Amino acid sequence: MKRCLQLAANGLQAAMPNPSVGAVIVHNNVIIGEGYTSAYGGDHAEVNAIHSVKDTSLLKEATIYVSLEPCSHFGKTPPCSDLIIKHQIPKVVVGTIDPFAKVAGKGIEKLKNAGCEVVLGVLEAECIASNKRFFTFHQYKRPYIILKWAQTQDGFIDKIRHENDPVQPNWITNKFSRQLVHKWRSEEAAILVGTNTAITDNPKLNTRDWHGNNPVRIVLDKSLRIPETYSLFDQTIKTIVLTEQQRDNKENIIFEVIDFSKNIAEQICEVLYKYEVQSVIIEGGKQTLQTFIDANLWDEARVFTGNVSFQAGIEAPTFTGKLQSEQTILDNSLDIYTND
Ligand code: AOF
Ligand code: ZN
Repeated sequence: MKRCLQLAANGLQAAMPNPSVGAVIVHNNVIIGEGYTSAYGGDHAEVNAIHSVKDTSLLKEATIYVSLEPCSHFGKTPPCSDLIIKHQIPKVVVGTIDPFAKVAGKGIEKLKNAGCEVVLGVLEAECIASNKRFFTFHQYKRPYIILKWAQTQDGFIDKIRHENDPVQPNWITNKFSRQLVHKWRSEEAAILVGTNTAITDNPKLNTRDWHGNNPVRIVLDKSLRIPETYSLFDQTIKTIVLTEQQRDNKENIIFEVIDFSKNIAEQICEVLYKYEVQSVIIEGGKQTLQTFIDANLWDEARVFTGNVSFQAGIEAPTFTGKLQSEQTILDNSLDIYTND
């Protein structure tokens, strides 16, 4: 199963928003086939593993290990459980059940009904973690939420700025951390910022320093104060504006009305769920990050600490409430990320 997880990691980026799965076929303690999920819409791990076996007559005496329950439904590809049954593989070891409603145990049921021996729950936590976005989305009906910010040595995320100050971010980290952030952006389905960040930084929120997908841009703009000339509205990337104002959509700009007098973190999750956004990286500012922390709607926080001090400014968000066991804080206070 550990080998399945290694294999699955290879397919993660390309398979999105499908989960990436690893499959290993063993005969008499020898691995005779391996595979992982192809790019979105392509073959599943089991198909690739079975096709990699040279002598398919061995399959009748083999065991297949898979990090996720073999599927039972006709999606873009036919059911993997049918293929396993067709090749008469007698034993299937499964990492975890597929939370996707169309599968959700039916794959295992199909295999058992066909006489396969099924072992379930091997390295289950690791298998769930290997597709954390997919699992969070299907189990909690919300995206996987990553908070990201950079703070100074003395705990500030920005200097105090006014809307008519020149639009120029005050950098806390350096070009290497910036590139890492662009890599991170490319790994998520969406990126979100609040109104103040949009107005004071005029950010592009793309992945120009990394080869990878641009996430959908999500911006909060209650009263539509962000100038239409700003980069977020350049229509080059799908952008969803969460606002109180009704507006007609434009090409690549979608307006979604939410009620800013109520819990906005929950409503944002609902909108993102509706658009099937499986993950979001929230890059500020303070108010937006704190809203998600206070609502306890976050899974990971990735915090840079630069080597500069601002003496005064906007204080970094603070973690309120008790940390849940599955929530992680990644402290990127390594020298390489500092501002020199
Ligand atoms: C598997 N093995 O490697 C993966 C599975 O539209 P499709 O046919 O690609 O099906 C997508 C669904 O299949 C996805 O939502 C998830 O439930 C399951 N993914 N299943 O047996 C795999 N990637
Ligand atoms: Zn499948």
